[in-house]
Amino acid sequence: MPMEEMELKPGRHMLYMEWYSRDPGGLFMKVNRWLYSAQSPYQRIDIFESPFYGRVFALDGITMTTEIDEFMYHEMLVHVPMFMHPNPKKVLVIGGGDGGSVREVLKHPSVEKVVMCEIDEMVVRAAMEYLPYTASKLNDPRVELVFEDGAKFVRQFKNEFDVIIIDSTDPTAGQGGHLFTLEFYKACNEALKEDGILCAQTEGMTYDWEWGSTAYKRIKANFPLVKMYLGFMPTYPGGIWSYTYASKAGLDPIKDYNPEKVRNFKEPLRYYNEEIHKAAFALPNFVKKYIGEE
Ligand code: AAT
Repeated sequence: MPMEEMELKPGRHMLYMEWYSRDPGGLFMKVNRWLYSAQSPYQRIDIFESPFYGRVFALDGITMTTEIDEFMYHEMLVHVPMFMHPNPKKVLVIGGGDGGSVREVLKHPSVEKVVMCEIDEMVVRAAMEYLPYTASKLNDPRVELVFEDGAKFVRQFKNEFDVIIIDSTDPTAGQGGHLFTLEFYKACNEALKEDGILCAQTEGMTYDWEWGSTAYKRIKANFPLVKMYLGFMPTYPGGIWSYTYASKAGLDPIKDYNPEKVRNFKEPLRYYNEEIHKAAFALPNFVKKYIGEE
């Protein structure tokens, strides 16, 4: 009998568990079959198939993507900055080795080049083999893959990119910490053109709000206009995820937003739309307090 057809009763299947930071509890998923496990020079990589969640990709036991909700994360991380930029041609994605962010960037017809700087080549190779939809655009001729620490890589550029997207692991995981420092955000600012826009995943505001708050404040110290926004992300701790938007030219994500561009967009979007763009910047009081914007 094919594995997919077997009935998986509780207690009679393999289980995957992610412990949230500070170990208060976590997430568990049934495992149908394991597809890939490896130890890279940077982290442990696992990909497995789960009922309902589809293919799940984890690094050091922390869920990076599942097939049911990766679109929510990647669309929110990518389309908010991409629609805010008047004409994004050259984009840098830092991290994001599964390819989901690059796939979303390339939906924008103005894009001529995307550089993806991912520290771990083994993540990219595994994604190309086992996560074909997420990685579907990594072979596009407009994509240049670089395997290096993003914090080092970005330092060589001045006035180069229209948009920089930081799709990084958590600051305490693997090499992710390099992508949360004040110096890194400063280097990103310098690598952007005058009207450049940066967007970073800045963690959940339930369990890891200190990380999010620190990242927000560090980005704010480097850009004239910085706003945090939120999106749903069922398989990330807390279910609500934060992103931080920053504009070098002071473009406000609400006042300077042009919904016409979204209305005329030809590519399919499953999460992001005009209403979501505006609503995402409304922050709950506890989040405002955490980031010092009461
Ligand atoms: N789009 C998938 C979501 C991710 S993956 C983050 C990627 O960042 C990983 O592939 C990791 O190898 C890469 N990475 C980590 N540190 C660096 C670095 N210094 N330079 C370049 N790439 C790096 C993130 C999900 C986060 C949320 C989980 N709770």
